Parts: sequence; C-alpha cells; structure tokens
Amino acid sequence: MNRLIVISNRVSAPKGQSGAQGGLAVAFQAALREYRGIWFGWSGEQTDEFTGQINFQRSEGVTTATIDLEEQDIDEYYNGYANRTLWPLFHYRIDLAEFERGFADGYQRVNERFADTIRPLIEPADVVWVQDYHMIPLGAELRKRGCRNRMGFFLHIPWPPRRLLSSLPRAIELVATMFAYDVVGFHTEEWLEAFRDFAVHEMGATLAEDGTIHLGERQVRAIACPIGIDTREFVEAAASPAARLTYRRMRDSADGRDMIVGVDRLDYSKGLEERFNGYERFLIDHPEQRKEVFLLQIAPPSRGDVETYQRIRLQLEGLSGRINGAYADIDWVPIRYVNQGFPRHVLAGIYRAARIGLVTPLRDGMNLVAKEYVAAQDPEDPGVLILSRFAGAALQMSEAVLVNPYSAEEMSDAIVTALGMPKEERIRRWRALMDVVEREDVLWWRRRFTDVLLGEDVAAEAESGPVQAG
Ligand code: GDG
Repeated sequence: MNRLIVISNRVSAPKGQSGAQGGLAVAFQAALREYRGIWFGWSGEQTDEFTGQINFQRSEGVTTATIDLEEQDIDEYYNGYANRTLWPLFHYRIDLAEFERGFADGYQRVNERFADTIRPLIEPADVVWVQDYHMIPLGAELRKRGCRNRMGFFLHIPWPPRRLLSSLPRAIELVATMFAYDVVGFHTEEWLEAFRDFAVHEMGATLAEDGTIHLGERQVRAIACPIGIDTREFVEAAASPAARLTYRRMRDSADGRDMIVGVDRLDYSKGLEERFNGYERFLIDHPEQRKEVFLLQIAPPSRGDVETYQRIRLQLEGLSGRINGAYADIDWVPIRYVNQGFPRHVLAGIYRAARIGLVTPLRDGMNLVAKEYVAAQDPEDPGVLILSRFAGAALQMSEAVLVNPYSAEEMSDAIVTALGMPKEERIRRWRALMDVVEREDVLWWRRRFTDVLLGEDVAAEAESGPVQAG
C-alpha cells in the first residue's frame, strides 16, 4: 500500500501537548503510529478569512496537516450541522435536533473546502480514510475533483433507524454521497442494518449476494467493525507509577468504602442525569448500604458553545447538589462530581481503584470507557462493569452487568448485584471481557478496516481456499 490519508474533523495535537482527548483522537494516535501518511483536519483555530493554507507538522512518524476555519464555518458546520443537527439526531434525540438551512449550507461548504485543500496532496496510489459524521459528503466532493483512489468512511456514532433519519431535510441526498466511498464502516451490526434499511427502503438501493449495496452506477461495501482501545498501552498505563500513586490516593480517600466510577464527556447522550437518578434510587432503596459506597463522576465539559451542552451542565450541577444535600452526612458525600479532565495515567489508576465502572449512555456508537475500565483492572481482584445495553460496546461485552439506562430501578439493582458479586464470578466475567478487549483492540480495528478497503480480506480468503461445509 502507498500512503494512508486519514481525514477527520479534528487532528490530535502531537504527543506531549495534548490534554483530555476524545475516543477518536486516542484511537488514531495508536493507529497512525505504524503508518506512513498524512492526518488531515481542522486545527480547531479560527481565522478571519479562509485561505486554505495548510500547516504541516511531523511527530513520531505521522505527518499532520491542519487548516483554520472562519467563524461562520465553525458556527454553521461544527457547532451547527455537526453538533446541533446530526449528533442529536443520530443519537435518537430528535427533540434536540435543529434543522436550519444555514447549518446544512455551512456543512457542505466546509466539506468542499476540505476537498479543495486536500485534493492536491493525494497521490494516485494513496488510500483515503474519512472519519465520522462531520465529513460524510467529503468522499463525493473528492470524486468530483477527479479522485479515483480507494476511499473508505467510518462512522463513530450510531446510525439512526430509518424513520428517524427521514426527518432530516435532504437525508436522501446526504446518504447518497456515502456511495462515493468504496467501503463504509459502522461499529455494530445494528447500525449497519439501519444504514442498509434506509438505503434499500428510502432510496431504492439493492443488495448483491456478496453483501455490497448498489445504487445506480455506484456500489459500496458496508461492514461492521467495532473499534477497540490500545489495550497494551492502557494496561501499561494502569501499572505506571502515576497510576499506582492515584490508586493509593483514591483508596485512602475512599476510607474503606467501595468506589463507583463514571468517566464521560459532558454530553446528554452519556445518560448522566439518568445515572444520577439510578444511583439515587439505589440510595433510597438500600439505606443500609448508603455509607458503604460513593460515586465519583468525572465529566470534562465539551462543546460549551452549544446551548444544549450549557443546559446539561447546569442540570447536572443542580442534580448532584440536590442528591448530596439530601443524603450526605458530616463524614460522607454520595457523589463526587468533577468537571475536569485528567491525564490518562491518572484515569487508569482511578479505574483500577473503582469497585464498579458505571457506563450507562442512552445511546453510544461504541464507548471506549467501558473497555478502558476493563483493561485497568487487577486480574486477581477485578471490579465489575455495569454497561448500558444501548452502547455499541454491549454487543461485544455481554459478560458485563447489562442495564437499561432509562430504568432507575434496573440501575439500582445492578449496583446491588455488582457490590455483592463473589470474587470468582468477578474474575470469570472480567476474563471474558478482557479477552475481547485484548483481541479486538484498536490495531485489530484499523487492520480489519484497511484490509477490507484494500480488498485484502477477499484475497486472504481466496488464498486459504474455499470453506468446507460440515
Ligand atoms: C465517539 C463516540 C466511540 C474522558 N474523560 C477523560 C478522558 N476521556 C477519554 C476516555 C475515552 C474517551 O475520552 C471517550 O471515548 P468514548 O468512546 O466514551 O466517547 P466519545 O468521545 O463520545 O467518542 C463513541 C468513539 O467515538 C470512538 O469511535 O466509542 O461511541 O461517541 O478514551 O478515556 N481522557 C483523559 N482524561 C479525562 O478526563 N485523558
């Protein structure tokens, strides 16, 4: 293969300058370590007038190329269409989705600007891999500019059910642009199935026997390919001096109590309000266990320019304050609510010190926190993962205690189950979970996607001969 060109909304700052990072950034640092190529995206900076000037940087074998965007682009494309239209809609929150033509126009304009800027950098043998919902039409824009390269697209968030997506103005036009790619990937079969359903029933696409989806002249191979974490790196992080120090600090401050931990970007899709309600239900129903536990919720703010995010922040401050006011004692508070991010090593130590990892998004493409929690555990005395059924990760992690995050009672029951779980069962469940986290890590993910993109999976099957029945 020639070079890999990865294109995403944001490009992670070179190592050493980064603070708290999203799942995508963490995944790519690991994925690009081995590849030659370019990682292209928005710098996160604003400029008075868009010039398309590219800022190249090289770090640890990865070249990053970034551009600045104008204020109007940021408002309409990023804060607008990406985060006020697509994000809520794709997370089944049509009540929060805003449909404004200006947002859609800005989204299209920025995708065209990305295409104009990156097109001259793409060489004939390069393979292009576009990431996520910010960049859906980019492939089609590159094709318009004569790009004949193999091109793939991966969606990191859920794909919504057909009837929900139909509420998006010009949904068909948007989805049609996905047929410019050779391969499109989703985390789970569920999201893949919903994509197929839309293509077939709303657009008249047809399914071929080999699984490709055909629309007019174009065909696309659609696959489920669940992302993982850099498991080895995370296991090492959990054994590092910084993690050990944090572990001891947490154990000391827990004062013999069991810690329940949640770590999420402050986002309504993560179900924090429902989580606090579920925890309160546990406190109400089990007064005898009250002072035996506490919940540490780490929630670094995100997308603070969008009003719904300011609102959820206020709601959570109110809710945690109310619960603490109602149940705290002079020597115990039920919730430690922390609005800041921590370095990964510190996070790893916190996970390890927690008896329960409480990961209860209302809807999540995958959820990497669930996997990090498992990877950080002590194999001899692991904690218990409570995981939402509606996280993509639940399909791989069936040995977690699975819950419906909308049900405070189920959440309360799950906490009781986890607190009372015998050590043998904890170890057995953890081993099964860790097997998946180790086997299907981020290296596996990127290899699987790029193999399909290059047609190497088919070549490998052909080489090993036909599969014998029986
Ligand atoms: C999207 C999809 C999908 C969080 N707080 C701190 C911190 N984090 C890190 C976690 C984890 C990452 O952020 C969050 O990843 P998630 O997967 O939970 O969620 P999203 O950011 O919503 O990511 C998601 C993902 O893309 C990948 O495809 O799984 O479904 O929504 O790695 O550790 N990291 C540090 N300090 C913090 O305080 N260092």
